[in-house]
Amino acid sequence: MKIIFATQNAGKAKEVKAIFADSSIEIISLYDLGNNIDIEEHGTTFRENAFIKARTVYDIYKVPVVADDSGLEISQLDGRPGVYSARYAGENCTYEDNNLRVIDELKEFPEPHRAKFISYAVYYDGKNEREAVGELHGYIIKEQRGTNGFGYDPIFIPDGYEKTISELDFDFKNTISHRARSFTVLKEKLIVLD
Ligand code: ITT
Repeated sequence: MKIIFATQNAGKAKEVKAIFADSSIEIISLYDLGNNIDIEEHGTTFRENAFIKARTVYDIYKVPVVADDSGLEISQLDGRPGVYSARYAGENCTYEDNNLRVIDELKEFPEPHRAKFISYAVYYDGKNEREAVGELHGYIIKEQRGTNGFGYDPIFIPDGYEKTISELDFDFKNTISHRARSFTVLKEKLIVLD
């Protein structure tokens, strides 16, 4: 089965392709299709936004679609940036801008800065819907370390480790991450449909 992954995020596409590499399912990203559609994520939850992405792309191609809405929730910031993770520092901001905003906002709080990543992964084929959620718990540090990964990876240390995700290997992130957890479960649900 061929499935389109409704994402413009190259980091996510690379991770999810690797997760499905051992299955009969071929993941094709919007980038592979040359489509740079900007989907308005007007939902208030990760789940809502994930289905908005999946349904929007399904309506264009009429083939099965998976989508991921994900983000970082920081306890001392009352769960922010949450669903606003991608553009936390404003329209057209960089990952670094977002990291610096988080570091700045956490200045007034004592350590540890507990946080978790959430990935809400969904599937839609015009008829069937499937979903799975994954979390990765850890804490935020006040400097950016490492070059792997994307987004908030340089400032996030998973529980049980001493390195940020950006200092860990790609393959390793892809076994412990929120997205690895959500898409591994989703994959099992889709193999049944295949
Ligand atoms: P698509 O909507 O096109 O999939 P996006 O980057 O806009 O790409 P989201 O709306 O789901 O995706 O926003 C997720 C943001 O949360 C992302 O841009 C990162 O800033 C952050 N994020 C999500 N997963 C992450 C991860 O594995 N590592 C670091 N940051 C992550």
